Amino acid sequence: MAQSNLKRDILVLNMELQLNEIANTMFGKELKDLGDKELYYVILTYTKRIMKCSDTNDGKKKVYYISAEFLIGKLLSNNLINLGVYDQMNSILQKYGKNISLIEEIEPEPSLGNGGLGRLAACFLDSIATLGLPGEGIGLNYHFGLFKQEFRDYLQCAEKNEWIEEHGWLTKTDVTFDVFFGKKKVTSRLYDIDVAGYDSGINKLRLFDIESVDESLVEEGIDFDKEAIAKNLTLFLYPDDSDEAGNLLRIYQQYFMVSNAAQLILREMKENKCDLRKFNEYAVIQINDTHPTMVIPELIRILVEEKAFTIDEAIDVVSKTCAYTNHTILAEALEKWPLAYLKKVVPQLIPYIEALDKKVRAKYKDPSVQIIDKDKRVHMAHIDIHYGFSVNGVAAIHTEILKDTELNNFYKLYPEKFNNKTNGITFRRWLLGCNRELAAYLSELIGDGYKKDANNLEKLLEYADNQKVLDRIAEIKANKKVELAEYIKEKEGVILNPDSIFDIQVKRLHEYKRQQMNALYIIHKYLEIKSGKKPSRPVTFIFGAKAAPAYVIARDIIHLILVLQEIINNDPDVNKYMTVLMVENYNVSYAEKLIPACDISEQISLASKEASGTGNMKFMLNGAVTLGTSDGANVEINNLVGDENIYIFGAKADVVIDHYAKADYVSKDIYKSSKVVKEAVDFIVSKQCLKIGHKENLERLYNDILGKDWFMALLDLEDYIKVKDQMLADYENRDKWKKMALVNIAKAGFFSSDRTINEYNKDIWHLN
Ligand code: 26Q
Repeated sequence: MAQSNLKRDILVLNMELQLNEIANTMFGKELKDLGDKELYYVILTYTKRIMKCSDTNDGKKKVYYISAEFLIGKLLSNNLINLGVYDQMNSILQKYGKNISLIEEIEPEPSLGNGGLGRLAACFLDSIATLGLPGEGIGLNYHFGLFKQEFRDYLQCAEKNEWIEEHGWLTKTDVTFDVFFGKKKVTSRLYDIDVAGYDSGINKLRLFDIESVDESLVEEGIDFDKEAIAKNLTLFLYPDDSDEAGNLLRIYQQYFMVSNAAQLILREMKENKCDLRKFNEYAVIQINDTHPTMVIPELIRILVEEKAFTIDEAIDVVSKTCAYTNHTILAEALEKWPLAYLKKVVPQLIPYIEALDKKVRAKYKDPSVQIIDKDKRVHMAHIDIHYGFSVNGVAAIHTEILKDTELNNFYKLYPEKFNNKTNGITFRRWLLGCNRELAAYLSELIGDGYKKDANNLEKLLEYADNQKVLDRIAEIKANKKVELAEYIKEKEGVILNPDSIFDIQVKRLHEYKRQQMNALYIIHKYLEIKSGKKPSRPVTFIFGAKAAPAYVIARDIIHLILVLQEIINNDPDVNKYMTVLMVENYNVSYAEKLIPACDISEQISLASKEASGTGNMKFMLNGAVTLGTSDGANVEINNLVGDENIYIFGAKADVVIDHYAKADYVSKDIYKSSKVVKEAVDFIVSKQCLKIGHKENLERLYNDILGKDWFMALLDLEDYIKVKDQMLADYENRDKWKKMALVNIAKAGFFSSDRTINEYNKDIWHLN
């Protein structure tokens, strides 16, 4: 839907005048006299103004995407691109001698998510808006979001991450609701962020805050009084659930989120005079993992207590409205809240949760599908599956594993509910925004069509043997590597060699993602170089990852990588051939700089454990080649590009699942039988490492790998070394590599989140 809105057109036509006028009102200055920070506020104000008079994407039925995380990243450039005014803005700024990339740097990044699930929600909003669908995101307005990561003494420290300023993307609304935790009442306030579709209308992200929030509660780092609910509820996104107070707080947050969501939806229905008996004809609620699951009993409760529904009527209509997305098969990540905790926080929901449980028990005897288990824990996913109409996984292999193993007992009950929706990414941010040079070159070659219909990228295949095209794409990659090296020199004080191979693993830190296996490869390479075996070209190993503060082994892995960085980068025998860098405070903005500069995309999770991954898609789209296991969306990347354009290694999912079933994996056996593995693992507690690092952390990690290695890093290490070495050798066959890069870009169209959202709409949401 192209916009033909007069007021908006005038604003755009008079951009320079408008900017000057805003500069005058805000700062009493002319545009040319503004500093970068002032300029940022002026452009922000102008952009919000355009969005305010753009059309909104409306319709009879709306999707409410409820999520505890929306990892939206910085919005300025993204909005300018989607509104179609980036180039015009850029030339005006240039005229005044200003640099748009410096202005971009000023925007604080909202870190309202941990990783994949939160970033997916943000990509989905972009695609919902771009496709002109009626829908909105509903979540929480965390004041500090996820912590800011700092490294001190080779250890991760957590600091608070401020992002809310007086002038920003948030718009304070006059919508407030009462939310009850038992008899305790708090008041919420709604803040909106406009989401601009690409060449389309506007949707909204609706973030709820608590009126009585008190930022001064935060003491050292990210410590605060966890009991003071009315003051702390929206301060942080909690990445871990290590203690009772933290767990309770998460339940408070979740209920606060869904109570507000339910009230907002009902308020809209009332405004539109909708018949609540036909709730599902006006609304579909997508439950993003189990964090918003309480919306089901909460809606049922409201319909029964305030709208004169019988419980069966309420259950019926709510079940036709709610759909659930599963993002993990990791048992420890599936939420099971003790009934006692729920009783403490939301006693009013207990009779409804018990009623839902009772109905299930009456129908099914199998204990594995019950909602409240024998230990009185409430399985949130089970509520979603019994009382929602759709259950989807996020990549083909993930959905198959859910159906065949993890949720097999449910699949047997409700085969019609299960469906797959392979994840996607928005190409506006992950190509047009982060790699303008590549995007412009693609437009030159194949036209602009790919920006709205990503399948058009396949047209690039016509150039697969065109030397000029291959060279130009490689040249763009080389430019991005130089730009990244400059940024990193400034930011981290580390010098990178842009002629080296950039091997990048960026994602949350988790044992199943196996950053420790990558670290063991690095040790292996280091030892090889020390023994005289020099690689033909230097390699730069880059990591970026935050570990949940209470996740001890994850923090130990960061420690190991930082220790390796210190040893290797300062060893004159070695640092000509390899460099290691763990960037500080990896976030969306950092990803936008790293991904375009990557040669080797590390996607090395233990097969069956990474539901999908979305970083893999971003790297591919920017011409990196994947080094990965047969896991998550890697499998689909492999099918698309063919075996000759990807490097796959390691045990397959069925073998891994079998090891877990038989409990027959013993990491020490591999350690004992492989010299290469033993040498790498032993280095963790070598004199060299202990001289720099901490005994406690390094020994704990070493013992964990030898005594447990729950995610089987040693199982795949030898194959990983072999395939990675092959990859490094193949990089020297420059033409072969350049062609692989081109094929990866050309085949990335399938991973546009526009495709994913179209599928959600066609199969689940049915928006008009
Ligand atoms: C739960 C309870 C208590 C505390 C924290 C949590 C919690 C928080 C965040 C559990 C899970 C998450 C986030 C999960 C996540 O990001 N999953 C990723 O989702 C992506 C989008 O579908 C997939 O691509 C990734 O494979 C998956 O790991």
